[in-house]
Amino acid sequence: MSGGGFAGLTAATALAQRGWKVRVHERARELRAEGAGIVLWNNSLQVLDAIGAGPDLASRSMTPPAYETRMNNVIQSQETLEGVRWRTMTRPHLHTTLLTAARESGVEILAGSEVVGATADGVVSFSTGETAEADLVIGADGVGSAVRDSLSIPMKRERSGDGITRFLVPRRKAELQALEPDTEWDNVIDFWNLDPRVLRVLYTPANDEELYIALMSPSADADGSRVPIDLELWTSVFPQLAPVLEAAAGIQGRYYGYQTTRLDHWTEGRVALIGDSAHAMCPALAQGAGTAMQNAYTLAVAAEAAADGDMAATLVEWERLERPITDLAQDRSQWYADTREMAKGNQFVGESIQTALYNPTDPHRHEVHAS
Ligand code: FAD
Ligand code: 5PR
Repeated sequence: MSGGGFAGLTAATALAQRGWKVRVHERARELRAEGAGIVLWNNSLQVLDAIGAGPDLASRSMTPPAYETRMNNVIQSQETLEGVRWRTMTRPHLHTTLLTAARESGVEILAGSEVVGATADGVVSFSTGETAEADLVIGADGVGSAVRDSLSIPMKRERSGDGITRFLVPRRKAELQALEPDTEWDNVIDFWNLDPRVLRVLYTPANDEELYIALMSPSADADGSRVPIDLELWTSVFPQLAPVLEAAAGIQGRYYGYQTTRLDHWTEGRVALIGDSAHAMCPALAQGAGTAMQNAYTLAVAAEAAADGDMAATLVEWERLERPITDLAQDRSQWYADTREMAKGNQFVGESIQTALYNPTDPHRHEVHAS
């Protein structure tokens, strides 16, 4: 396994639980999650339950009462998402939860171990010059995947004009309530401003103490995309968020441009790619990590069945079955990024909620039901 992020740790755990001997090579010297907060939906929450990590995750995450969308501070919708499982949390909490599950399942994790490539017949090479051989090699090494690049799989990269800077800050709920008493500050609130200037704050409570805020602006807007943030600019547009914007201004931050990457194929012989190495996507539907964990889990289940058969053919079949729902999440998220249609609210309907509702642990999920 190359990469100890959300995809790699999920696949490693699910494989170890099926009797595989799994070794994860993580380039970073420290095992920890970068970034701020995250939203997970039914598809990945089912996977966390299936690997036994559900209670640990639930201990420090929440389901806000509604997903609210505002345009120029006018409420467009408050979606209560009845019947849809979703939770918000910090990235460090999700990462620690997965790390614990991996270790408890007997996964060996090597930090400070960089993979430089792999071959279709399962030979992995490392930056130290050493090599290792495996029945199954998984490239879970993110959007800059060395495993993917070493296999020369044709890839298309689509960049968007917008991007985002993310922060974890204290909730400061009492101060926010004092500024705007009628607001439900436990909601996710997507504050859009399109006119006269495109600036957006996605406000996401992650637990009782921590708040995830994502500040979006076009990359062409130098002041909007500056880090540390231009506090005067942001508070002038979102005065009711002043206490938490002040906290964000004290953090360096990093601006991420939205991008989508699409591969010709996700597998090559004994090598499978999962997560951002196979399908990085815009964050609109909050499904990058969700689909990463979903594909990690379904890969482990498929590989178990292949243990003494033809691994290459098993992987091809896995991609055939699992790829369409991820393609849909990518296309839909890219469309939202291009059109900014999310600003209109009522976004989690139809195709936009399909990935969230998917259950990768249901053995009958690919059956076609005659009605
Ligand atoms: P990564 O998290 O990138 O992990 C890859 C790992 O591999 C890293 O630990 C890295 O150090 C390691 N690595 C890299 N190269 C090597 C190498 N050569 N050798 C060994 N190890 C290596 N998704 C959601 O589901 N919900 C959200 O709310 C959400 N919000 C987002 C907001 C923003 C602004 C962005 C940019 C993304 C968001 N995502 C979200 C997407 C999500 O962050 C990613 O899809 C997810 O982190 C992908 O996981 P991964 O394990 O594939 O890759
Ligand atoms: N949803 C989430 C998110 O983190 C972002 C977006 C949507 C949970 C950005 O970070 O559209 O940019 C988005």
